[in-house]
Amino acid sequence: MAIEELQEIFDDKIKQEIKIEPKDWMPDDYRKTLIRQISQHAHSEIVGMLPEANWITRAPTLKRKAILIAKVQDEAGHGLYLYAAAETLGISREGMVDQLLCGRAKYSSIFNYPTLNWADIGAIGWLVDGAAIMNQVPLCRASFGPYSRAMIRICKEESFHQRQGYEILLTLSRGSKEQKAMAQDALNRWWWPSLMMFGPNDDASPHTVQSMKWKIKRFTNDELRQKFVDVCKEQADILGITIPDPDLKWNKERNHYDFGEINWEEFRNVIKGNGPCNKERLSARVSAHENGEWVREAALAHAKKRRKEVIA
Ligand code: BYC
Repeated sequence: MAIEELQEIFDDKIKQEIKIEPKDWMPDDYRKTLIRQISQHAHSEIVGMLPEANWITRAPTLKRKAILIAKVQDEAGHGLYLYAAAETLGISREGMVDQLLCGRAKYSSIFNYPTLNWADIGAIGWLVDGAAIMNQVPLCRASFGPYSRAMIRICKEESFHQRQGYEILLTLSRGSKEQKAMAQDALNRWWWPSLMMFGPNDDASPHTVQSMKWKIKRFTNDELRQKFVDVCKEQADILGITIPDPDLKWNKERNHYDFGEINWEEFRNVIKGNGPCNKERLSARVSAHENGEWVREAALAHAKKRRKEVIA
């Protein structure tokens, strides 16, 4: 079939909301964009385990510890679904992991900030998982089948994550004066980095226009960030804590909250590898990979043995 004809079939599927599947013809740039986004997303899930895992041994009760372990395990699962979805596009898992470990691949800026105390675990659940849900629910309708199906499952788990974080902060905010101050301090430190999770403003986002045409993205970075601010303001009021933004005001003409300017210099710096924890996160992943070598070897040897048994 001529390339024009293949392109026409692809365009028609996008128009009619028919999912593109791995064996379908697709434009090279569509494939590249998906590999880029899905692999970055998978890396984010894997690196995203680190700031929270740090608190598993220090969770204040057995119940909180069990919940946090389950949440961190969920993130590992999300990473694996996403690596599997990216593999269907022709990139190998080893290739993606190598890109992460050598520092070439991006992952979400948010995971380069430190978790200083227990309230940060609440703030991560509420804000980071909250931002993740805002961004990922529309991805359940992404045009690429394996990505959209992975996202449906991931979003179900993310909403439990968001609620557990909010509940930690609710408990702190109803506690002693010191506990309420911890909740406020965590919000102060996590608010602006959470807004950065949505990516650059639309006019500075090189990929949004094309990704919207391909129906990979359904909303722009700024649209999702605005929805997030609107939802969080109401939730912060319930907690009785204040969003650290003097410009946050209801705008009745726009029917949205106005909010202050994000520090894009900080965002660019974190992405470049100069955030507070970039080096620590990467070295934790590198040593986990090295220490896990015997597991990969054992799993491979076991798989070979099983294959021989089946053939025999
Ligand atoms: N951090 O043109 P743009 C989670 C990069 S949640 C680092 O707007 P796009 C989790 C972007 O990659 C977090 N880099 O790009 C939650 C691009 O770089 P390249 C992960 C960022 O792709 C709780 C450049 O800036 N979520 O996993 O159209 C616990 C230009 O940006 C960031 C996802 O990955 C950032 N914040 O839009 C555990 C969701 N923002 O590739 C885990 C899926 C932008 O040109 N991804 N960049 O070098 C997306 O929805 C989109 O990729 C984005 C960016 C909205 C993030």
